[in-house]
Amino acid sequence: MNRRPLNAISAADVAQFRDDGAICLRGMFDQDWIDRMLGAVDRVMDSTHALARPREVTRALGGTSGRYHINTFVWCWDDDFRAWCMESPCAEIAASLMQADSVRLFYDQVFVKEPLTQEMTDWHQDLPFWPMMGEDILSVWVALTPVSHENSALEYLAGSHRWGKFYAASIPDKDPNFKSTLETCPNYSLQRDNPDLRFLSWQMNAGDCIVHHPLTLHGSEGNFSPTRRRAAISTRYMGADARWDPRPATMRVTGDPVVQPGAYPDDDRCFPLVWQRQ
Ligand SMILES: O=C(O)CCC(=O)C(=O)O
Repeated sequence: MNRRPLNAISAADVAQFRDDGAICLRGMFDQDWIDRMLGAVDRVMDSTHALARPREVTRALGGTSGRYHINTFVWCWDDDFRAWCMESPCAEIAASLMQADSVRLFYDQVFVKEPLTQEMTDWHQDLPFWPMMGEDILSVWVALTPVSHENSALEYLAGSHRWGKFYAASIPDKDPNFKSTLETCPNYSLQRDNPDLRFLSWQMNAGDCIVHHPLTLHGSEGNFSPTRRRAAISTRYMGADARWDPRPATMRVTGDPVVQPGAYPDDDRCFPLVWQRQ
């Protein structure tokens, strides 16, 4: 299993990430990682571990086919996910794009859409949902299966992390605990003809990844393929300017970190240091 990214990240990649708020990096993870994590995903999807935090979106929304499964903070109880967060190239990829000297893990999240899953991931930003603030936070969304428009490729709005928008959190299973008075995020899929919007989306192979800023608008349609599942792990990392901000209607962090509001999240138990510049 490769510890370092299989391909170099260039200055042009860093600039593109800064400008667009999302970038697709090809072929960064070897097949051993993909096989290991596909096995781990299958195992955790039906786990009844006390720390498992499954969201069964299809069931919650009354869907009748497929399965949209989400699980978070899996690294806290599964050794393969722990290795993924700590030892895979994810942390170095995050460091390169944030140009950080050190990187802490925020959390990991599994997204599986089985064939014929109708449920979309509504357009959203990540930060409104998180008890965190700052510019140096990002997600590394790694495809564990091939991904195409048919089986729920992610879509992004280029540059939307700089629009000054902070929309209400949107949870795929419509969990009422995240209701807020913030502006509701529109369904940007209905604005494809708007010449002011630049949509980004990529066909991906297993081992490719997308890295996105926490304010970049993104979402995905359902998986309309009758045969091809779409499985991915999105791992979130933080650099120097991340600040703990436990606002109302934000996600609980497994382990309940001890950090002063407004402080850098240096609780090693919940937010381990996973990468440091040599
Ligand atoms: O995989 C998806 O459909 C959603 C992923 C996502 O929203 C994220 O990684 O922040």
